[in-house]
Amino acid sequence: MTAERDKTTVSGPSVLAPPEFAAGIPAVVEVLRQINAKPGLARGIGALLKMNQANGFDCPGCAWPEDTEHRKLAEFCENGAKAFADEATRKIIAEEFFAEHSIADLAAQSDQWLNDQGRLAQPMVLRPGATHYMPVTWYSAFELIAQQLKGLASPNQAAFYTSGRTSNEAAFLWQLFARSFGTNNMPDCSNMCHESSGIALGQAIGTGKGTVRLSDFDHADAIFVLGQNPGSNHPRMLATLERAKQRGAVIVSINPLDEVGLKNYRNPQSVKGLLKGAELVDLHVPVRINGDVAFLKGLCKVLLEKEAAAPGLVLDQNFIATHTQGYAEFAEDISATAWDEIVTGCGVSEALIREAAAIAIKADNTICCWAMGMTQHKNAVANIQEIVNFLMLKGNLGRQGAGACPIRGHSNVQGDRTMGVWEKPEAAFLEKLGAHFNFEPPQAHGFDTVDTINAMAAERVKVFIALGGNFLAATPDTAYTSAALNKCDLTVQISTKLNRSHIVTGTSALILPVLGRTEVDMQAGTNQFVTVENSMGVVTQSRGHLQPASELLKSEVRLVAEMADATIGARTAIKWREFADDYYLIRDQIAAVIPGFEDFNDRLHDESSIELPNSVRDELRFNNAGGKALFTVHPIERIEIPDGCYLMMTIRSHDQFNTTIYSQNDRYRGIADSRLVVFMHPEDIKKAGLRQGSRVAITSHYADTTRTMQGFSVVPYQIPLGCVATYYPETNPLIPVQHVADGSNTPAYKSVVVSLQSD
Ligand SMILES: Nc1nc2c(c(=O)[nH]1)N[C@H]1C(S)=C(S)[C@@H](COP(=O)(O)OP(=O)(O)OC[C@H]3O[C@@H](n4cnc5c(=O)[nH]c(N)nc54)[C@H](O)[C@@H]3O)O[C@H]1N2
Ligand SMILES: Nc1nc2c(c(=O)[nH]1)N[C@H]1C(S)=C(S)[C@@H](COP(=O)(O)OP(=O)(O)OC[C@H]3O[C@@H](n4cnc5c(=O)[nH]c(N)nc54)[C@H](O)[C@@H]3O)O[C@H]1N2
Ligand SMILES: [Mo]
Repeated sequence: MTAERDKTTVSGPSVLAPPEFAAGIPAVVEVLRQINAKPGLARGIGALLKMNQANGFDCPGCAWPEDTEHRKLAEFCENGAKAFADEATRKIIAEEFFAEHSIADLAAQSDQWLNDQGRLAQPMVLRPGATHYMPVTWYSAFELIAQQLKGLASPNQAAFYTSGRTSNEAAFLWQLFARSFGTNNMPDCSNMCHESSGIALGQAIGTGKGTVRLSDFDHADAIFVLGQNPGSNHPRMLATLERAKQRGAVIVSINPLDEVGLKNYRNPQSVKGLLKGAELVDLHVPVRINGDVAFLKGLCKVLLEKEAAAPGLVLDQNFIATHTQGYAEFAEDISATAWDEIVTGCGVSEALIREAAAIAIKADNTICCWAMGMTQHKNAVANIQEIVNFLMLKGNLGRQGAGACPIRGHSNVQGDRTMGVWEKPEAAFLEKLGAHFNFEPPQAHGFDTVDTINAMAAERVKVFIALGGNFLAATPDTAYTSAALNKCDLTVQISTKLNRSHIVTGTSALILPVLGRTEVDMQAGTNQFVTVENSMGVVTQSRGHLQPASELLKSEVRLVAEMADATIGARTAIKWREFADDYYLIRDQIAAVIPGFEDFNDRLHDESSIELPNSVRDELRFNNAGGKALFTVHPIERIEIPDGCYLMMTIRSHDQFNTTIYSQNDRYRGIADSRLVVFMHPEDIKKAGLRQGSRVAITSHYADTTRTMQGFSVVPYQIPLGCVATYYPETNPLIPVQHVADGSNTPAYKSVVVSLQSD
C-alpha cells in the first residue's frame, strides 16, 4: 500500500511496512503474550473464556454486540483480550507506592508507565498542599466528599462525569444521586464520542440510537463503513463483515486511510481463517479528512440522476412519500450542487463516487456504519445527517438488512445514556424519576464535558467527581483543562487503574478504587451481576469471575450508594444501602422509570438478554418534529487551510484503549517503539523539505491562538495530500477547547489545522 519507506530510521520510531493482513496468528500470539504478562496464564485463560459468554462477563472493551447465534468457545478478539488482561493484572499498587512517589514524580512518568503499575487497591487522599497521596478510610473519604458537596453555594457547582464502562445499575444510581443532590451537571465520555450521532439522528429520525440489529448484517447487500477502523477498535465486527461478505454483501470503506483490518482479515476463531485471509473491502474511498459531506452529497447526486433517467427504478419513492419530509428542498439542493464542488470537497474523483453509488444502487438493502471519523468534526452533525439522507433515498430504514448503525465505543456507553446519564435530560424522564422517588429533579440543563471544563476554569464548578475514565487525558486543550481542574476545591476519581487524572487535581483529591467487570461482586452474601447495553440496544448480564484485586475495593454500585447516603441520605427517602445489597432492587427501579425495561428482572431471568424497543426499526415511527424522517440540507464546508498547513486527525493505534496505552507499537500501521509520529503523504513530506524520521514540532492554529508540541517523527503514509494523522491522546494539548461540533459540542478532534516546524 504504501508509500516507500526506508527500513532504518535514525531515531524515534521503527517504521516497517504495514502487515498484509489483520488478526490471524499474530493476534493469537499477542493474546497469549498479554495474558501471560498480566494476569498470568493460570488466572487468565479460564476467565478469558468466560468473556462474552452467557454466564460470563461482558468484555470491558468496545460495544460491539455478542453474536449469540454464532457464539464461539472463544468469543473475544485480540484487543478485548488486552483490555481484559490489563484489568485482570496481578500487579497491585501498594500503599508504599504513593509514599515513594510524589505527585511531581508521577507527573514526570508516561501514561503507559502509570497504567503499568497495576490495579489501584485502596482509597487515597491528597490533602491541600501535600506532595503525596496518603491512605484514607472509606468512611473519611465519603465524609470529605459529603462535606465539600454540602458546603457548595449551589448544587450546580458540582459536576459528575461518567465514562462508558459503568454498568446500568451503577449509572442509574449515579444519575439519581446527582439529581437528588440537585444538578444535571452530568458530563460524560459520550459528549466526546457519539454525541453528534445522537443529536443528528434525534433530529432526523427521532431516536438517538441506531436502527440495526446484528442479524441485519446477515441480510444486507451493501455495507458502507464510514470513518471507522474496526480492525483495531471493533475487531469482532470483522467476523460479522466476513460472514456478510461470504454471503455476497459488498463492503465499502470511506476513510482517508486504507486501514489494514478492512483489507485483509484472518479470522482467528477458525483454523481455516487463521491461515487464509479474506479481503473484506470491495471499494476503498480515500476521502480527504472532513470530506464526507461532499462525498455523501456526491453519492446522492448520482442516485438522483439515475432516478431521473429511469424513474421509479432507483429511489424508493413510496418510502420517501410516506415516511419522510423535506425531500423537495433536499433534491433541489443536490441538483444545484456542482460536481466540481463535490470533487474538491472530498478529494475523490467523480468516477470513484460513481463506483460507490453503483454499489448502493444495486443493493436492495444497505447498512451504514460509522464511528469517530464522522462524529469529531465541526460539522459532524451534518456528516451524520447526510448518511441518513443517503439511506432514506432507497428506503433503507426500518427494514431487515438495512439501516443506520453508529458503532459505539465504550462497552456500556449506550446503556449509561439509557439510564439517564445526560446533561440534557428530557422532561418526561425527569417527571417519572421525580414521581417514582418522590423528589423534584432539577429541570435546567447541566454542563456537558466542554462546558464543565469552561465552568471549572471560571470557578463555577468547584467539585468534580468522575465515575471512571481519564478526564484530563481524554479532553482537549490539556494545559487549559489542567488549569481548570487545579481550580477545583475537590477532584475525585473513581478508578481501576492509575492515570493522568489522578495527578492533576483540585486542592484536595481522592482516588477511590473499584472492582472491574472481570471480578466477583459479592454483596450481602450474594454474588451479584450487573447489566450492560451493547451498540444495538441489547441488554445482557455481566458477572465477574476473578477474585478481586484487593479486599478494599468497592463495587461501583456500592460506592455510589454510600457516597449518596453520606451526602444526602438524611434528606431523601431513597434506600441507598438496600440498593447496594441487592442489585435486583435497582433493576426494579429501572423497570419502573425507564421505558423498555418493564419486567426487567424476570425477562433477564427467562431470556438472559433483552432487546430494547426501537420505534424506527420496529414500526417505522419517527418521534421527531413533524413525525416523519427528515431530509436535511447542509453546505459543503471547506475548512480553510492556509499555505504550509495541514488538516490533522487524532486517531487510535492498535495498542491502546482510549487513554490506556498498552505499548508504543501500532502493528497494523507498521509502527514500533514510538507514538510521537506524524503520518504524512510522501509528496507533502518532500514539499516541506522533510524526510522519513525528520524531527518536527507541531503547531495547531485556531482563530488567533496557537499551541505547540515538540518531538514528533515524520512517517510517510498513504494519506490524502494536505492531511496528517497523529495519535490520541498524545496530541490533545494541541486541540483548542473552543473547536467543537455545531449542535453537539463534541471536540473536533479530527479536524485540527496544524503546521510543522523542523525541531
Ligand atoms: N482496542 C480499542 N478498541 C476501542 C477503543 C480503543 O481505543 N482501543 N476505543 C473505543 C471507543 S471509546 C471508540 S469511540 C471507538 C473508536 O473507534 P474508531 O472510530 O474506529 O477510532 P479512531 O481511531 O478514533 O478513528 C476512526 C477512523 O476514522 C478515520 N477518519 C478520521 N477522520 C475522518 C474523516 O474526516 N472522514 C472519514 N471518513 N474518516 C475519518 C480514521 O482514519 C480512522 O480509521 O472504539 C472503541 N473501541
Ligand atoms: N484527541 C482525541 N481525543 C479523544 C478521542 C479522539 O478520538 N481523539 N476520543 C474521545 C472518545 S471517543 C472517548 S469515549 C473519550 C474517552 O474518555 P474516558 O472514557 O474518560 O477515558 P478512558 O481512557 O476510556 O478511561 C480510562 C480509565 O478508566 C478507568 N477505568 C477502567 N475501567 C473501569 C471501570 O470498570 N470502572 C471505573 N470506575 N473506572 C474504570 C481506569 O482508571 C482507566 O485509567 O476520549 C475522547 N478523546
Ligand atoms: Mo468513544
